[in-house]
Amino acid sequence: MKKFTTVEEMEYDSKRLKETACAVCIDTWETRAENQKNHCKFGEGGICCRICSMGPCRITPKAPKGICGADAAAIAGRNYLRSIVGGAAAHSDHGREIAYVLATASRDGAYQIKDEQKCISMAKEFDIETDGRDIYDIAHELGNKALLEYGKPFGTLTFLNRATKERQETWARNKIAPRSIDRECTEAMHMTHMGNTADATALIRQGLRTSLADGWGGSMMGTDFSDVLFGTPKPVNTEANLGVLDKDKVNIIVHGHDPALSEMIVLAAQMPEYTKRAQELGAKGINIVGLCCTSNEVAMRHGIPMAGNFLQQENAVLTGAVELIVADVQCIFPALGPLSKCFHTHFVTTSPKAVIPDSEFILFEPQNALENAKKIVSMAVENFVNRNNDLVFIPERKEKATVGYSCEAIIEELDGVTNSHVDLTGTYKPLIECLKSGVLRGAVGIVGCNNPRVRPDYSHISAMKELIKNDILVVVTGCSAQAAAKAGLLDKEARELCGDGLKRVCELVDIPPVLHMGSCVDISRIVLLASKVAEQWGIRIDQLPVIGCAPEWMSEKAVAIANYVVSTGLDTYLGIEPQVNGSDQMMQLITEGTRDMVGAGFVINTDIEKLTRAMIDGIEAKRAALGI
Ligand code: SF4
Ligand code: MSK
Repeated sequence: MKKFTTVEEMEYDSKRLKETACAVCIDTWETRAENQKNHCKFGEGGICCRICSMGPCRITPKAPKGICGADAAAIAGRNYLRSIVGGAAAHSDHGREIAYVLATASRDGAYQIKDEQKCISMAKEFDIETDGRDIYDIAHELGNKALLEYGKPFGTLTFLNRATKERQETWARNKIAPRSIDRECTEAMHMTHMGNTADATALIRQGLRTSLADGWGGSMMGTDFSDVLFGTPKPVNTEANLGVLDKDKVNIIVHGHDPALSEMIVLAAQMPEYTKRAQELGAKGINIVGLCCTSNEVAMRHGIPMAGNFLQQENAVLTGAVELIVADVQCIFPALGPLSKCFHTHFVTTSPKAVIPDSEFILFEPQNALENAKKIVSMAVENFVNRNNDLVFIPERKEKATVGYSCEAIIEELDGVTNSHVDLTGTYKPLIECLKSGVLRGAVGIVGCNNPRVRPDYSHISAMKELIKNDILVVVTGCSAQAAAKAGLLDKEARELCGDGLKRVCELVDIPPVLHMGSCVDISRIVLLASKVAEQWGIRIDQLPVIGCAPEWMSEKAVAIANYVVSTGLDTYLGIEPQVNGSDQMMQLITEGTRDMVGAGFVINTDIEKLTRAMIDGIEAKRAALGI
């Protein structure tokens, strides 16, 4: 039986790297989290308002209202909506950047069209003429039309047509169908300005609408246009954990989210002149690895190894073996600035949206993409000679992983096992049959970050192991995907941890029991998968034995995601409490109130064993309601 990496072993490696941190006199998230403990109760409960300068106002039993009269529900509701806006804006702006790249892609430029078929089928969704036209003309019109989705004055988002008819009607009936992406973000900010909405239900409603603008708008564009430009992911083998760093090579880490940067760095690093130069300087070559969601992007398209997830970013630099870490946007610790200064590591930032002290800023734009990528790779190579070998310690642990199960890839894998007497080509019917028969009890999308509030990675890994043991298929994205990868759960050998039913399905289809579907924006793949399954099954999406889970989430993006997953009709299980518990009304609305509108809500429990039990029970309850 395979020996899977345990959380204890990961913690052991982390502890060893903290010794290096001590040696170079730098703090890490562990020490800073310790310094921050006993978090402010008003902040935790969402009942501190600093929306106007009459405040800040804090709600207590003695002072149940702010100076303007806003109560706990109004204050917590406004804060909550603002976090959804923060998340939706970040994801959607990522999608916008990719749409710009698409609108300027060219046959002889740095960015080209890799998936022509997807480009054409998306163009048709936008009513773009495709017959007899050059693919780049189609792509440019598609990019331009997509950019208009951010600010179109009338109608609703085009991608809503991808949802089931029932969902579209639900969204229309509840007046939460998003109009344009920027409009929903702006309107939410307007609503939460001093002296506007104080009704918690209205705030929640706008939260659902804004989150849908992300999940069925900006994020979906980020996913699909990345596929068009860089290729739709197919299963590919890779490795994960810090052991993927190579002490004999020039190590470059790509960090952040936008594949427009990482794709160019990968391309530049493959140019023979840089390998030659690395060898002249005594290295055996160049080793590119990924961190956070960028890691998912390059792993699923190129098999680039995954160094780790969010809370592993400092550990990667602490190995002392990283010549350069380059980042674009989101989830980048400012701590990397001073930390990299303790080593020879270049810390390069590239986006005006993520300017970080103590980094070297190199503006990265479509028109200078390859040129600047080459510059960055060259900086890394020339830096190899500056490595202080006394500080180098790379933990050896790594695991094999198969990544890149896009919806298209899942369908292709299912087609491979379809009974030839029945034409099920291009459908999820085999999956539906497995769910109906009970061979598979259900499916859970486990997503999101890690968070020092809980034992990092433990919640992800323990929940996944328990679910697959209970014949529940798990799909993963974001930092959850890397937690799974580090623990060996994306390896096909993880089938031995499954219940008999799931094991049989995985063997038949030749897949691991935990399927890697991509980065944070790729949760759009999960909602599309669930929608198609519901449609082909002929039931409502909220009836499916399918749920979402974010056991260790931390970012505003996660709040937006959780809300669009709920709005899509999937119950979402959270291992970290949203910051609204200072208002009973808000807690009731996010756990129960949304069920009246969209048929789903949050289930919250900070005890991962109890949360996992609740997920299994939730899936079984859905099955019972369907009579299966
Ligand atoms: Fe206080 Fe109202 Fe101003 Fe908020 S908006 S700070 S509750 S006065
Ligand atoms: S990177 S949002 S820590 S999943 Fe997408 Fe990871 Fe969460 Fe960032």
